[in-house]
Amino acid sequence: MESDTIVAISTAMSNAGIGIVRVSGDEAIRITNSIFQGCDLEKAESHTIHYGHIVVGNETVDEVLVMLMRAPRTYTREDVVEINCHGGVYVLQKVMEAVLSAGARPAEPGEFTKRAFLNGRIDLSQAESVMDLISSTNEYARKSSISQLNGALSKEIKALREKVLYEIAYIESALDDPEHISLDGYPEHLKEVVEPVISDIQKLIDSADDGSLLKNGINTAIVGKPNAGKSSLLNALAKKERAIVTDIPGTTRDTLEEQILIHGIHLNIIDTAGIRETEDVVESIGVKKSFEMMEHADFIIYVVDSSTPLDENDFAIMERIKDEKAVILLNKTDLTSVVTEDMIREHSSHKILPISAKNLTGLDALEEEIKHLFFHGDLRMNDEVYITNERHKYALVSSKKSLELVLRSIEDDMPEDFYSIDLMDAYKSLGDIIGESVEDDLVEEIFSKFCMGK
Ligand SMILES: Nc1nc2c(ncn2[C@@H]2O[C@H](COP(=O)(O)OP(=O)(O)OP(=O)(O)O)[C@@H](O)[C@H]2O)c(=O)[nH]1
Ligand SMILES: [Mg+2]
Repeated sequence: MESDTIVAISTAMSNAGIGIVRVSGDEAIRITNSIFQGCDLEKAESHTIHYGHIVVGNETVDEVLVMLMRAPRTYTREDVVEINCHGGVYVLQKVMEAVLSAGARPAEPGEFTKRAFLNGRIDLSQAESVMDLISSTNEYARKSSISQLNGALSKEIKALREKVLYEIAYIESALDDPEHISLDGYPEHLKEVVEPVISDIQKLIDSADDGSLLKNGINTAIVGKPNAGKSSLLNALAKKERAIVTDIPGTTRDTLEEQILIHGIHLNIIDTAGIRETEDVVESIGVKKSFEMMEHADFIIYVVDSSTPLDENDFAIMERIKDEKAVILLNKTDLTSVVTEDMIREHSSHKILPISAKNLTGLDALEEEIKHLFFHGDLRMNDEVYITNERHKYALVSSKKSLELVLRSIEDDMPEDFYSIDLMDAYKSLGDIIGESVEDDLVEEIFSKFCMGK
């Protein structure tokens, strides 16, 4: 396939030791050669590195190393030249301008990866994982995206599609040639094929919740009565004095956010105003906000001051969180306690952990509980495929719906050609994930989300 030659600065737009200007396309080598002094790049072998200078007219723009890679063993499967420059933003822009004036055009965001997809080196789900990998901020997000890049998800989707396609082909052939291929007893067989496919798809859909938490972090709200030690807990987890802590109840008026990392999992922690009936206008707005934060949280940490008797406010909070993912921390266990675990257990079935935010005890158990609640105690990530992309989840949900229609048609004794329509829909939806049946505009949409130079 013929393609015009594109260029972009592929490294960060800030001053650094080195920076890379990447060129890809049929003319990549000729164009670079026309502004390069050092050797004749057009005669050079593939996958070699050359020292020289970028020169425009009489002026030397930069001293560079040029990496030359001929198609097809390249990122885009086209000829690719990477010019390793000194990493100043201005220098990089000058080198890029030189390449542009020699005949390339600026790349669109994501265009290099788009070419890798269009040229068949990677499929769509792999292409998407490139951006996820770049933007991953923790170990699990990184592992999940590199495994998707390596084709783990594609492999699973392809296997499911193959099963569906086989049945479509079988039905079509049988309808074409009823004398030789019989459909007697076929509906029962089809049911046995479709049911496990649906359950595999459901597993992938379920993994999307974990996937989204891996990618975006767990939105965690710390709630409790005034003075319970919520801000002290935030500080203990963040390992810094993030929030103001005083012995005056009602210290925290507004919500405060902090990102922390626990065993490679991001928590977006929100400290809230202590919850109580109050006449104070500012404080009551804070209390209202605390309840709003609970609405949006994936996880609620309810802090109880064990040195102060439980009251109506505690019961209200426990009622509010009873169906949420939550944990109860019995704080200030370093003091004489008036609240016991049993007293709380009468009102709540959530896990209760004794801690001291002041002495930093009990926090390990909290971390364990988070892992347990969100990742079933276990984040293996080695062979598991996580769905981290809304588009993939949507496609899985539609394919599942189509397959459920197949089961319904079987129940209702519908004619066989009914099955193939829904099987085909399921096949197409699964294909959307790996880009086998996507419309061009969908491709445009996906790649426009990419950053420059990738
Ligand atoms: N002894 C002891 N004191 C604690 C502990 N945790 C917090 N405190 C104290 O309790 C008081 C209140 O702590 P904060 O962290 O400000 O409580 P809060 O829940 O954020 O309070 P509001 O913002 O008013 O809702 C402070 O004097 C803390 O030093 C603990 O584990 N043990
Ligand atoms: Mg506070």
